Amino acid sequence: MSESSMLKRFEDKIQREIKIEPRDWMPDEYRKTLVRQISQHAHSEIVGMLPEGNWVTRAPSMRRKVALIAKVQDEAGHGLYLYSAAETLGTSRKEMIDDLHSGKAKYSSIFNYPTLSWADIGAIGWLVDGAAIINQVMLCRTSYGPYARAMVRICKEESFHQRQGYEIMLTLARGSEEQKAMAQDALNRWWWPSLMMFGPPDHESKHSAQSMAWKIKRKSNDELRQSFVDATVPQAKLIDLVIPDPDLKWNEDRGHYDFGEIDWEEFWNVVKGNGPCNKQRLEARNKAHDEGKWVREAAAAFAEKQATRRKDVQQKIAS
Ligand code: FAQ
Repeated sequence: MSESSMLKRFEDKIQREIKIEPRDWMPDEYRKTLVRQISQHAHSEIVGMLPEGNWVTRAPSMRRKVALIAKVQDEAGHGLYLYSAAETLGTSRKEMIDDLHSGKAKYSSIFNYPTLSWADIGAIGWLVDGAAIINQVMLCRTSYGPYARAMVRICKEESFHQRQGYEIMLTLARGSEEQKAMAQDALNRWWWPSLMMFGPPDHESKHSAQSMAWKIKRKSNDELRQSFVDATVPQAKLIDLVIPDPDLKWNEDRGHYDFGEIDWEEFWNVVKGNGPCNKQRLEARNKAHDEGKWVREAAAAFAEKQATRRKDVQQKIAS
């Protein structure tokens, strides 16, 4: 079959909402875009364990500690599903991880901010997981089968994460004056970086048009950001916390909240590696990888031993 007929068949599948599967023909650029996005997403889940992991030993009660450990462990699982989905496109996990560790690959800007108080754990669950869900519900319908299927389970777990975060904020907001102030301070620091998670504004988003044509993305960065603001403002009101944006107001004509200008200079600065914790995050990931070398070697040796045994048994059966 000629390349143009294969392209036609691929485009037809996209139009008819038939998922593209690993063995299907796909344009090189489609494959490249998916490897880029899925691996960045996987790296974000893995690096995203670090700011919260920082509070596991300092959680204020056993219940909070158990929930936080479970959440951080879920993020590791999400990373693994996503690396597996990306591997189906022909890129090895080693290559992807090497790119993360060398600083070549991107991961979400949000994880380069520090977790200074316990309320930050509430703010991450409420805002960061809340933003992740809005972006990821759309990805459950993405055109590449393995990515779409991984996202279904991830979204279920993220909604538990969002609720545990909101419940921490609710408890603090109803607590002592100091606790409420701590919750407000966390909201002040995490609000704007959470809006940045959705990526640059549509007119600066270089991948959006093509990704939407291929139905990898179903909604634009700005559309998703607006949905997040609309969903989150009433939640803040309910627990009597103030969103740190003097320009935030309901727009009756649009049926949405208007909000203030995002500091895009800060965003690009963080994306380029100059955020408050970029260096620390990469050092932590590299250290964990180096210290885990003996585990990978032991697992590989064990797998090899098992394979040799299986082969011996098969040979005995055959003879
Ligand atoms: N940070 O043309 P666009 C989570 C880059 S998971 C850093 O608009 P695209 C769970 C972008 O890669 C959070 N870089 O790009 C959790 C591109 O650079 P490149 C992660 C960013 O792909 C919670 C350039 O800017 N979620 O939170 C960011 O069409 C709690 C131009 O941008 C996902 O990855 C950013 N925020 O749209 C875990 C979801 N935004 O590659 C632990 C899947 C943009 O050309 C604790 N990804 N860039 O060098 C997506 O939906 C998309 O990739 C977007 C960006 C929407 C992030």
